[in-house]
Amino acid sequence: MSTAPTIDYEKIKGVHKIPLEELYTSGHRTCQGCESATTMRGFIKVAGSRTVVTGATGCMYVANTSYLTTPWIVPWMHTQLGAGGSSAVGMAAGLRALKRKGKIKDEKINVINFSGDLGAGDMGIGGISAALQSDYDLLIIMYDNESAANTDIQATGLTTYGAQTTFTPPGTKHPIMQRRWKKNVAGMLAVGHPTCRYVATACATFPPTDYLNKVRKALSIGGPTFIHTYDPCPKGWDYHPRYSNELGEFGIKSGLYPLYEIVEGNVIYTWDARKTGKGRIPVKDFLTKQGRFDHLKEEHFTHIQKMVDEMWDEWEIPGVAPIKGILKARI
Ligand SMILES: Cc1ncc(C[n+]2csc(CCOP(=O)(O)OP(=O)(O)O)c2C)c(N)n1
Ligand code: SF4
Repeated sequence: MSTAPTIDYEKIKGVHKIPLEELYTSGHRTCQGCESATTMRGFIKVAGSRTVVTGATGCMYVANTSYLTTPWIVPWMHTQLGAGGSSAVGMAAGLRALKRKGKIKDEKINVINFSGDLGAGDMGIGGISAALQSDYDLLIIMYDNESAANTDIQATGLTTYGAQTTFTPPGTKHPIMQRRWKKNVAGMLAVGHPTCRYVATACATFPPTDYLNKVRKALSIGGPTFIHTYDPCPKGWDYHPRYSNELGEFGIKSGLYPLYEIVEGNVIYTWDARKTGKGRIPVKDFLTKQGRFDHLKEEHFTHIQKMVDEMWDEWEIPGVAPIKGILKARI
């Protein structure tokens, strides 16, 4: 099990308590309104400066490392597309060895990898599985903009059903080319790695501070941990950049993107429409705000709504695993 001392991070209670210090700052070239950039900025703000970061190839690498510029104030390493898990293990192992040999002070240093939905959820899932089976203190954040955004919006295993991408253009014979249901990476990893003590889903800005506190919780629980974030992408989803935060909120409120954390085997919903008076908003209200769904017809909205209703009514973790009851995994 983990040998590093645990840091008891203080919970952030309210937006005015968010740390002011910026460790992901100017010098990047992400699109205006890029929610993935907000995800980066948020995790490093709350993790603090005693953190090393590894990032897999994707928008968050390419747009963040134009020649001789970088927004990262902390040590940061680029790793291959799909190598997020193994790079995090390598960093954590290196730090452990340096501490054991007395070459650096024995203090907690956070190791965080970020990889996109293609890099983490498709190509790199094997390495992330291996990392979650390790005994190192590391956190993997899969930032999910629902496409291979960096290479011009190709569909991935996490693209929402029905979306237009450069791999899934609608045509007259097949109005819907993206016919796979979104891959349930967080649930798959939680169910498959019972000794992993913390797995969560999050959205950078909704509900306020929820994502930031999940990062803090993962780091203070320690061991290998995993967070999946839903990141609206103005370029790939085709909407005005000013609506990124609102779209994230609509995605959660429609029930398409369930928010939960699994702490030592217990599922906790962190935004549950079943507990609000209004319930879930119609999925159509979320989809019609994005150009990538412009080709959908009423029957398609009806189908997607039916799938989402089923996922909340029939499955224990929405859209994750058809299991009723609480997961009982324990370390
Ligand atoms: C092995 C390999 N195949 C293909 C590429 C080309 N490539 C660079 S970034 C990228 C897309 C990455 O998508 P994702 O992980 O979802 O991150 P995003 O670009 O959306 O931020 C691709 C296909 C590569 N760098 N390496
Ligand atoms: S394409 Fe999307 S993910 Fe990439 S920098 Fe632009 S908004 Fe961000």
